[in-house]
Amino acid sequence: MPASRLVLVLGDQLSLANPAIASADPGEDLLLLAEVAEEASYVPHNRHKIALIFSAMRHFAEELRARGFQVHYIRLADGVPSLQVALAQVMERHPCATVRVCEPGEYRLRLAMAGWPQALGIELEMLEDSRFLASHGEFRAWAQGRKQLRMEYFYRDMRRRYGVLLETDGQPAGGRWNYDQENRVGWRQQREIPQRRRLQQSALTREVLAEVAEAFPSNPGDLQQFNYACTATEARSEFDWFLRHALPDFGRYQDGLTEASPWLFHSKISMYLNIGLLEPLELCRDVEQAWHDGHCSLSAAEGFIRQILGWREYVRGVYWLLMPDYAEGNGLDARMPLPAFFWNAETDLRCLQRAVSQSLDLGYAHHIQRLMVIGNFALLAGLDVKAVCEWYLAVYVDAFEWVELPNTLGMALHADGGVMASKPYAASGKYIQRQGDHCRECRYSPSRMTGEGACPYNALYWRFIDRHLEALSENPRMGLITANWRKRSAADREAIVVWADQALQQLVGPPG
Ligand code: FAD
Ligand code: DLZ
Repeated sequence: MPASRLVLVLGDQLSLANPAIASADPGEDLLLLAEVAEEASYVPHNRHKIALIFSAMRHFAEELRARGFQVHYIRLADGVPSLQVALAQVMERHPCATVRVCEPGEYRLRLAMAGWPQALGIELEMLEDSRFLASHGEFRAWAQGRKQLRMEYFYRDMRRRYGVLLETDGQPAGGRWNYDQENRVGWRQQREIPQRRRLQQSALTREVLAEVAEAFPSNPGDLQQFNYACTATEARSEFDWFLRHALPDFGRYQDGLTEASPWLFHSKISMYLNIGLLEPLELCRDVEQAWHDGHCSLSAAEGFIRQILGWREYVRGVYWLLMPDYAEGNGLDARMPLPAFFWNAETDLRCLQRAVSQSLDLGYAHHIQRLMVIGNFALLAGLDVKAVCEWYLAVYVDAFEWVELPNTLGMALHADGGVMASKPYAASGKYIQRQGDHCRECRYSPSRMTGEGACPYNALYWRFIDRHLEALSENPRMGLITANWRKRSAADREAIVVWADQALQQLVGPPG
């Protein structure tokens, strides 16, 4: 039967709530899912990410067929280079005038799609992605006329709008909007960390793993350790595991760093949310219910909900509001090439070694590893903004530019002139020591500033302050720090900066 419309389903839109699918007519429309070289290679994606997406796409195609949809599926081995070519090939066999798609999550692809009507001679119907809780228009309206786009105020509006963690009079549950102060406890083995489950791999997933290993031999990712859910049902079961075993301790140790586990009490669900296997509001409601049922504290529930209803929606809003200029930001003029250890984890700085190797091997690091270990190093060292952003986009299983870019360029590197954060997330080795147990295993000491064995984060922190002293002095939140630096003698300051340069040189090796 000739299809009246072709519906393109992207690899991160694997949800029945995808508006292009929800509005499709199973009897009339043809759904297309395509594994293509361009999407799989625009950065050297972690192999876990490619395997997760391909396996989830194949499982989802089966589910769609079982629900009565006509589905055309292109595998990577079919050798189709791009989504545009995939459409062209399918339309040769199934001529149709209209292609419908839910808007893509990355500006790059949106731009490419703008050329499709002419290149393919079709009408392209692009639907807004209704799987997010704030539409583009709503975020724009919220941002309109504000001098600063503070997440906290956006988050409060979202709580009010969706009626999450509210008293009957509209005030926040427990009398406060935010329990962040209680969620910063350092990790000192206070609890037993729950063991993550080993997930069963379907035949489809095993097949994908073998194909990905062969097709992407040099990409990061140890596929022996692949342990991601590839269907909505499995992802839901992973979330249920989190609710039962980790949520009660999620808030308190959210900022903890440990040798003992890559995940600590984190949910490990961002990748499922981002590709459509889980729905954000449902998770927030379940966590709120867990609090009502006495299963977790209000601070744990609020801490988790803030990440999803607040941060996740907010960064997406910022991205689409400010692209494409946003990607060009380099407010601190950071241009140092990325050191080789970002790709091989060969560094003797323990916290960094652990965070980078885990990121490469598993495609996962929790927020504080991304922000205060790796991101902090990149910020202090002045690593090139584009190179760092590309690394984050490549390495993490959950990385899509709409969420990766504001977090990396804005939050971690402070390259957006302060849109995302009112001050740089810069910290010395003392912070890393306070938050966890890496320093005990490290050859560097966080209590020393200079000299052999001193933690490089310390001197690099002050070198960063020194480099940006003028600009930082104008920031009221940095006043105390910049004044402290100015109080030091010129000789002291010079000794620290010289040592920082030397320590950095040792860490990153000679320029490549
Ligand atoms: P949890 O700590 O359990 O948090 C629960 C959920 O909240 C996450 O699954 C995620 O969906 C959401 N969330 C938490 N923090 C953020 C945030 N800052 N922005 C958006 N959503 C958030 N997240 C991505 O999904 N993709 C990325 O590419 C990405 N890149 C990042 C880069 C940097 C430099 C930083 C600092 C953060 C980045 N984050 C990114 C946000 C965050 O680190 C991850 O969402 C989180 O670590 C995922 O692990 P989890 O599911 O165990 O999260
Ligand atoms: C990330 C990714 C990868 C690795 N491969 C594919 C693919 O082969 N086909 C596809 O439709 N989508 C893939 N994706 C996800 C897309 O890159 C994603 O839809 C865009 O980056 C927009 O967010």
